[in-house]
Amino acid sequence: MSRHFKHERKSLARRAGVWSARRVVRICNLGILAHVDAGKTTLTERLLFAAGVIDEVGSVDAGSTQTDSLALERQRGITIKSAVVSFVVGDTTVNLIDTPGHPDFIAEVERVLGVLDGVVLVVSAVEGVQPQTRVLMRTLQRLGLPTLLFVNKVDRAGAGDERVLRAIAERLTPAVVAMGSVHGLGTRAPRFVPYGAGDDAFRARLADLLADHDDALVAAYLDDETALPYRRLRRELAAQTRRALVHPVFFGSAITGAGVEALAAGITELLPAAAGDAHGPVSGTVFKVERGSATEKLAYVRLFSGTVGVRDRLAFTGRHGGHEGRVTAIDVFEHGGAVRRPAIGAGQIGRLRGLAEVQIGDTIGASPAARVAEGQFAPPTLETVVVPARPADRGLLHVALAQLAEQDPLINLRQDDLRQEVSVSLYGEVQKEVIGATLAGDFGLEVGFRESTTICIERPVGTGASVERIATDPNPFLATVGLRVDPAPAGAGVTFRLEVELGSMPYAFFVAVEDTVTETLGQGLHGWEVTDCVVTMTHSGYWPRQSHAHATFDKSMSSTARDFRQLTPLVLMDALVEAGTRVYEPMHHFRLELPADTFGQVLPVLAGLGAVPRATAPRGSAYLVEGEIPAARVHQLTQQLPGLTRGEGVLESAFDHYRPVRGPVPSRPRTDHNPLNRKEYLLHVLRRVPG
Ligand SMILES: Nc1nc2c(ncn2[C@@H]2O[C@H](COP(=O)(O)OP(=O)(O)OP(=O)(O)O)[C@@H](O)[C@H]2O)c(=O)[nH]1
Ligand SMILES: [Mg+2]
Repeated sequence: MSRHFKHERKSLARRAGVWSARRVVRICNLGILAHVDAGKTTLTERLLFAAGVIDEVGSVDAGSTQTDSLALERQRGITIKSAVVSFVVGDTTVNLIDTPGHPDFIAEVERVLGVLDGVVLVVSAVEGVQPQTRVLMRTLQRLGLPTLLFVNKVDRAGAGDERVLRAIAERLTPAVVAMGSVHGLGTRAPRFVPYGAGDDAFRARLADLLADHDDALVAAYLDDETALPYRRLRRELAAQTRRALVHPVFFGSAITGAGVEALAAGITELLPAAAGDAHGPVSGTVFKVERGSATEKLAYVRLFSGTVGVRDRLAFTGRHGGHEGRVTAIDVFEHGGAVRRPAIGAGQIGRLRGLAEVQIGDTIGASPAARVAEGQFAPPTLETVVVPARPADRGLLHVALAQLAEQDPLINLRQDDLRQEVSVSLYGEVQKEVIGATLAGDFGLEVGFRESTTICIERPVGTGASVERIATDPNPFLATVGLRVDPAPAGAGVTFRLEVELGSMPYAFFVAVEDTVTETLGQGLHGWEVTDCVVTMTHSGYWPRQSHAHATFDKSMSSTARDFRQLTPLVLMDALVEAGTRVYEPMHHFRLELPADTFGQVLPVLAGLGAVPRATAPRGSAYLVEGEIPAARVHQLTQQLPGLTRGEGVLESAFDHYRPVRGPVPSRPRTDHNPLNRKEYLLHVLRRVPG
């Protein structure tokens, strides 16, 4: 790097406010996560108010909060898209990302996970630990994300403190400690009183909890319990929270503001700050894409390393390949609004303009240092055909849906050219309504939806292998490809391996085979995606570009990547036919609370829907039923429940696993990329080729 360039980088980093000899600014990129309606958006509002960013606390129900800013969010009082706001506590700038809790919008949460330094997981003091809370906590633990818990709504009648803390310890993680106590639980004026150095019981609980992961602490503790200074315990609590080993629990009310200042102090004391070298190579992740206008894209980026300035050319890569673009403007989030900046540096979140080809989930910069959190949650299990009210709008519909899919790739457009239909993947019926309303509001498109159908998967049953050799009938391609398919454990996904020497062929041919294998597995023997298998390349062969015999280049005698792309699906489908596949349907785990006297009526309905109750337990005058139910039937149960339970039944469900389909095996309409058809086509062609 030239000295001049180095100097320029340094001053850019200075302008970005991330590098200064005197002032070190801590940044914490914080996610607020919870089950739907736990109070994330209201808590966000309260934190902004406590930090002096807003003068009045907005309300979700009046549609006046900072983060629920979309018209649809305000109408419905529910968060649909994640939103960024920023505030300062002490020496820390907190970039807070408010996320949606409804399981239909889990993709929004997934995109955000990879850019966070810490999380506040909100639990309602009334409803307690809910299914989505468990799904989220499991994921946070898997990713090792430092997490504080906030038990919200302590002002509401029926709120619990000890009860909820016990439920958290039993159902989320035992490594928790309450950071204070609630006075006036269930009243309009509750107070959260943090424990301090003088609380012996708290000190003992802290020492107990922290000693699990710190031998030095155990030794000191065993020596003399009273010898452990409180400050040492607090320091160790922060250290272990930052390593996601323990989870401090705060209590409060986002509506009254109780406990919110203690939580804000906890965020700076206990959660880690963003780390990263502003002078290093540029590396970042795009976690949200918005459209400023029809033509302009706004990319929300978290930088892990390096500095990005206005007019920089950036390289970004994702599932759509690699692209480049020039940054035309940068906004950062500050005091409740967005502010123009000449640059952002490592650790910061910025909104970049000018990257026309950028898509959500893209990695910025050449360095692979950015953390990517993909595939943390189950993929959508439903799909539906979108039908324009006016047939003439078909073209516009496709453009509009493609734009939505840029912001949420899990919408996963599927175009069926044969039937001239387009379908989208879904998490649930609410997402369907939101897509409908967005198409109407943003594109002036009236659409209808067909009834949702389940997205199944296929897994190979046994092992299958096939090989086609070069210049050997009936293989018409200048390529040798041998593939073997073996089943892999559930959840393993697809692995591609080589049993041939990497040097046996030009690398590009291997890439062509691997890419085509991935694409071909998109539609198995029954039309569903094939997963949980290992595909091994057992044979390879090609004819080099320059024929030795003729010493001249003869195109018809030289293998190309195209030969491998065309041959691979035929070989793979042959191997798959030999292996055989079984179709699996998605199953939800459900938790149903209902009046005890309606239990007898509900049970046969559950059976009729293919649900399997696993555990039932009385709960006061109510009954609690847990079990599994096909994802395809959840909606029906939701609709029938009010009638069966006088409107008192509460159903919660979340995807759990795949189960072999019982009864007739559903197959999915094939699209034009279908290799089975290609094979038929090929045979058809071969029959006409003489010799
Ligand atoms: N009594 C009481 N009500 C609360 C409290 N916090 C939130 N609420 C109410 O609970 C409802 C949901 O609050 P939100 O802030 O929208 O919850 P959310 O978690 O952001 O919801 P989603 O983003 O849709 O998942 C609203 O009616 C709030 O007014 C609280 O501490 N006490
Ligand atoms: Mg919300």
